[in-house]
Amino acid sequence: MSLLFIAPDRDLSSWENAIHSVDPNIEIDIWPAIEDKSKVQFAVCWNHPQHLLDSFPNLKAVSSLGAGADHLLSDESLPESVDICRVVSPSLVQQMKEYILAAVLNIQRNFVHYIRQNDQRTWQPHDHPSPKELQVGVMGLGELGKPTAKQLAHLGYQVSGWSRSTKEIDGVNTFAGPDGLQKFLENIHILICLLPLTDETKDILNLDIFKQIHDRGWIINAARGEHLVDEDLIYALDSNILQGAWLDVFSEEPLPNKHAFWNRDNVIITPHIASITKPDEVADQIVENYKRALSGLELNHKVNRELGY
Ligand code: NDP
Ligand code: OXD
Repeated sequence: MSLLFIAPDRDLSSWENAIHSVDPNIEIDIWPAIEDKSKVQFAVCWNHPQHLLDSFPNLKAVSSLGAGADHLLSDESLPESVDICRVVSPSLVQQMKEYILAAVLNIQRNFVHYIRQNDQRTWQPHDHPSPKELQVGVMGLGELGKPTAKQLAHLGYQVSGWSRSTKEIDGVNTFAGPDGLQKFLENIHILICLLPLTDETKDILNLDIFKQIHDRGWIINAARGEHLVDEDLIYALDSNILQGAWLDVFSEEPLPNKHAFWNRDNVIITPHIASITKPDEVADQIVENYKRALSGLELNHKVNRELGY
């Protein structure tokens, strides 16, 4: 039996080492060099080629190499019998909290403008709101969204959160489901997306939503590019409906050279680095799930195929 890694364009040697430092006896295959397809019982994937996973006759489970599992769920060839799991780790949470806080502070304290002003040698102070004057809304209150919302509330921002099921979070005004969306959006100055990509959440960052938040607000998207309707964002920025956008994820990555988001003062682009899975920090949970899959036990951090996350 073997554990297979499929992650095109990535150097997987650090993953192989991390798995072997947890258990040196695990046989590892790295796609496309596979000795015997029938030996593969567990796969760890990131952006795997579609219609590949159904060619392993004894595959029991697949883990995402990251927190999101949308790339696995969108593969219609993945047999129903194969369970899906993902990684969840304190490091992913910490990195996401840092990323969102950095973005919120940069927006609140106008650093986004000062950095541009440097290029023009412009000495021009701008007023800035205090945290308690700023309404920040977090879409998605899961492993990443909930601690992010709590941190912002702890720092004095007015925080609201939106999820599928009802939540109670200290210091955070929570809303749930489609019925709670409109109320949640009211008066938000900075809208943060930390939702999984599902049929319900695709294209959720659209013009209708932008019009419902505070005039000239900001959006921060660190979830998936497909949450955002690109042309609606450009329109909202050019019509002054939004003041700016801070984006870490894109429908096409790397963001193509000629994409309209580049070279705009009001769009901050980072190359999908908000929260990066580090092999040493998740190798033990991947090994644990590998062993669980072999023994027919329920996987940890299992993805609900029906809900899509
Ligand atoms: P979780 O599955 O832990 O949380 C998802 C949250 O979204 C839950 O609160 C869930 O509600 C809510 N949700 C799901 N569907 C809906 C819906 N239709 N309406 C309202 N709320 C909904 O995910 P994580 O927090 O671990 O990760 C979120 C996403 O962040 C990942 O899927 C990935 O795409 C992205 N990500 C990006 C990274 C980056 O570097 N840019 C790094 C890591 C992750 P409920 O609580 O009720 O279930
Ligand atoms: C993830 C990501 O889902 O990096 O882990 O986007």
